[in-house]
This record gives sequence, C-alpha cells and structure tokens, in this order.
Amino acid sequence: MKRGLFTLSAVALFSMSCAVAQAQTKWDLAAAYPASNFHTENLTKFAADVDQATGGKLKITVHANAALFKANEIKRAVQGGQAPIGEVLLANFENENPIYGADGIPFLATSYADAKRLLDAQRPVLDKMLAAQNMKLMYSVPWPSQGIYSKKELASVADLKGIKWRAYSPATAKIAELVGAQPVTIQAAELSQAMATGVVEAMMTSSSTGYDSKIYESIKNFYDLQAWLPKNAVIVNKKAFDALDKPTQDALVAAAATAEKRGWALSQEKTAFYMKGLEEKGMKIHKPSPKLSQDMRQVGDVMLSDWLKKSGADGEAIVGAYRKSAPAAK
Ligand code: PCA
Repeated sequence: MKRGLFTLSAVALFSMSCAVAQAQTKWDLAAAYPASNFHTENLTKFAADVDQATGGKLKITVHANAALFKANEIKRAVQGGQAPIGEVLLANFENENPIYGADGIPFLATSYADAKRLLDAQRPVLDKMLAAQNMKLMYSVPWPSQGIYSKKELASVADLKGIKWRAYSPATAKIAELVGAQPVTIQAAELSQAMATGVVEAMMTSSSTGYDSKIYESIKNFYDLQAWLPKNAVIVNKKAFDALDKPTQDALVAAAATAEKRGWALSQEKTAFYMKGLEEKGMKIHKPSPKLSQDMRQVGDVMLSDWLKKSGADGEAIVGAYRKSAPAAK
C-alpha cells in the first residue's frame, strides 16, 4: 500500500515536470550576418527581451553568420518550418517578387526618414505576400546607406567597365550590368574569403559590411554615395507562431516592435562608428564627384522605371504612397 502511493506520486511528479517542459518552446533563429554586426546584436537583444517577457517560455537561440542556412535559403527555410524564425535581406528575393526589392532601388529613398516612409508604404504589401506564404513579418531594420568600394579611384561610372563587381542581390547585379562591370553574387558570410582570393575589385554595400568584412584589407576607396538603405526583415513561420499561447504571441509582437525601433536607431548611430572605423583602417572616404553621382542617379532612374514595370499595381501603390507621404518642401 505504502509503496503504491509512492509510485503514484512519482508518476504525478514526472508528468508535472513534462507539462513544464512542454510549456517551454525553443526556437532556432537563422541569421546571415556576423555576431558582432548591429543587426545580429539587435536580434540577440530581441531574443533576451522575449525570454524575459515570457518568463522563459519562449527561448530563441540566434545562429549568426549563416551557420544554419545560407542567406538566400533562410526565407524558404522559415516558410517550410525548417527554421521557425529567421532574418533575411528583403532585396535578395526580388526575383521571386519585385516588391521585396522596393528598398534596393538606387536613390528612391536615401535617408533614414525616407527609408522609414518607404517601409510604411511597403509593409502592408509585405504582410500580404508573407501571409500568402504562411509567414509573418516581425520587424524590419535598414542597413546604413550604400556606397561604392573600389580598388581603383573612380571619376565616373566609365571607370567601372570590365571590373569584377561583387553583388549581394539581383539589384546590385543589375547595377553592374548597367555600368558594364562583371557581377558575381557573394553573400556577406563568404565575402572576406572571396576578397582574399582577389575576385572582387568593386562592390556596393554599407560602411557596416565594409567594416565587418575588413574590406579595407584589399580595397582602399569608398565613395559615400548614400544611394539606398536596404532592409533586413525578421520573419516567422505562421504555424510556429500560431502554436504559441496568446500571451507568448503578444510578448513576441511587443518585443519585435521594440527591436524595430532600437534597430533603426542603432543603424543610424552606428553609421558614424563604421565610417570612422573604415577611415582608421586606411580606407579613403571620398565624396563622389558630381559626374559619378550623376551617372549613378541615371542608373537609379533606369532601375526605378524597370521596377515599376515589373512590380505592377502593388509597386505603383508603394511608390505612390511613399511619394504622397513626403513632407512638403519648405
Ligand atoms: N550589407 C549586406 C547587405 C546590404 C549591406 O549593407 C551585404 O553587403 O551583403
């Protein structure tokens, strides 16, 4: 009799601890950029905020530097549930749907304020597209503005003819085509290695990726064109999200809103830090010549009109809403 009671309570205890274990969800977050990058630091804070707000019920582990999936595989992995959550560069998916590339068009939105208005215009369409693929947008944060890194000094785009150009997205490959350079697509996680083998003579990216990848070890010129601010987006698998209880979902959404705000501020603040870092490492920061700027603006004009053709009514709505929200000129 005594022994029977003991067994019973042991069973009860065991099943109780199982219930606790079941109530905890663990998510692996697939990310593509280095742990020290500000996007990744923001992700880590986001995960800590979620942990705290849910009392440890939802544990998110951030896997930086494309350790789980390559940058351009993350979206599909989240869609298929191989990763419940991940961070992608939206512009990488422009070939799937032009809308993802709205923030990759040179000179459409060049300041943080403009980039924010562009996100506001883009977000409802992104929500709709991601929902159709069983995903949900958690938050989106821009990279610092994009400029040209080049081994050679550049007076105009003619100097880029035949140059080996690193691209990270369809749009950055298209720029190479328009200026007569030779594009090769290399994601950030492979960039340092590619540069060490000498296959890169020029590229467009941010001060941030230049700094992270130690571009200054092989390239000495940066032309601060401030051409556009592409965005990362944290996306979650809808089924994984729906499986959370309501308070956990609410905590996640609230932490995402906080992370978005923090990320925009961080991106802007860190631009000066990255630029200074590049300079200290021997990079020459150039203000582009009027000719180079003008040439690149022409490239932007061609790309915008191509994009508007491809992106149809949704694209027109985004650019329309973006332009309408512009503060009146003083
Ligand atoms: N850095 C990423 C994307 C945009 C950016 O600034 C990269 O170069 O891959």
